[in-house]
Amino acid sequence: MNTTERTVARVCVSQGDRACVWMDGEIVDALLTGALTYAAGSAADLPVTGDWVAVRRVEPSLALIEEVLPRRSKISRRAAGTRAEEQVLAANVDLALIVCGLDGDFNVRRLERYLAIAREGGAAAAILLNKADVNADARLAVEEVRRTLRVDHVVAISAHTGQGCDVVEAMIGPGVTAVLLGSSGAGKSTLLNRILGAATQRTAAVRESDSRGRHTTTHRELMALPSGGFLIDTPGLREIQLWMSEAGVAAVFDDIAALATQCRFRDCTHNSEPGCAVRHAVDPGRLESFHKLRRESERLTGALTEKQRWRSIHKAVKQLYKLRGH
Ligand SMILES: Nc1nc2c(ncn2[C@@H]2O[C@H](COP(=O)(O)OP(=O)(O)OP(=O)(O)O)[C@@H](O)[C@H]2O)c(=O)[nH]1
Ligand SMILES: [Mg+2]
Ligand SMILES: [Zn+2]
Repeated sequence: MNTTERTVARVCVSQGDRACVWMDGEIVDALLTGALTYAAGSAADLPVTGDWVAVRRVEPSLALIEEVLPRRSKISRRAAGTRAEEQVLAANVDLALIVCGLDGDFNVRRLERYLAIAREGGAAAAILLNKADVNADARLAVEEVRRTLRVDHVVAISAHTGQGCDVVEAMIGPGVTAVLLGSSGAGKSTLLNRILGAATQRTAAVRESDSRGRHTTTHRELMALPSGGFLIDTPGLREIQLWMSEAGVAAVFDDIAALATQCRFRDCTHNSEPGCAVRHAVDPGRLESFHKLRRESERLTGALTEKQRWRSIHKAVKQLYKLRGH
């Protein structure tokens, strides 16, 4: 084996300065080179699950990651906390499988938010309403989601009984990469185990009182399916703040954008202006959520501008010191 040959691998799990990658048909431990870490402008530039990376095998079971190849798509959120940082949850994803339990977890507005981050990242999306075995009104829920979110791919499934799981499997054909997104306890890992045909991922019962999960999955992990597709399991997130421009929000709410062209005022905010074409035509919950997500993206733009301003001040000060010969 030529140990210096550079090849391409795919990241399964990434943790700080180390990762596990698929290369030459096996899973190999990998370390990030200092140069890669140094060159990264932010955490979002470092390898994440789903990334294609350029590697060199340095030992039979150890590789070095030298470069992250350009991402075809990505699922990002604003990192938890107050900093304006992007966190890439998964890269090179074709399909976001947004999972929601048909128990106390069911929440159309949360689905809308996940849908927004999937679309912004360039991935197609399907909504899986899981635990259909414990909800007699699953069909109604499917209709409600389809109508309010205007998504075609909404499926009632049961990871327990297998209902609808064949439809999901068919979506993840050879070469397709899908990611499971959704709250803790929605049943993401249970579904993955069913599709894999093996109890690979740990699962845990939800709290009875409110169907909340116990944050059982702790890593984002890419798994190869027997079908030749790939599926990424993710931990349920406590918050999913947007990493999205206002234009991105407008694109997600394209129904509102289309109606807005008929509002009397060009800068209509669809709140209380006369001659508004949106307010009476759009579901109030959807309009409210549009306003909320737009405000969130405005706050993000504000925070980023501020960050940029401080960066340029720091840069100017550094240059000044240089000029003075410090
Ligand atoms: N009744 C029913 N229970 C399910 C179904 N799918 C999953 N569950 C149960 O829901 C609980 C949570 O499932 P998990 O697969 O651990 O949920 P998760 O989305 O992976 O949660 P995190 O890893 O914490 O993000 C477990 O007790 C599962 O057995 C289903 O289709 N029907
Ligand atoms: Mg899980
Ligand atoms: Zn309007």
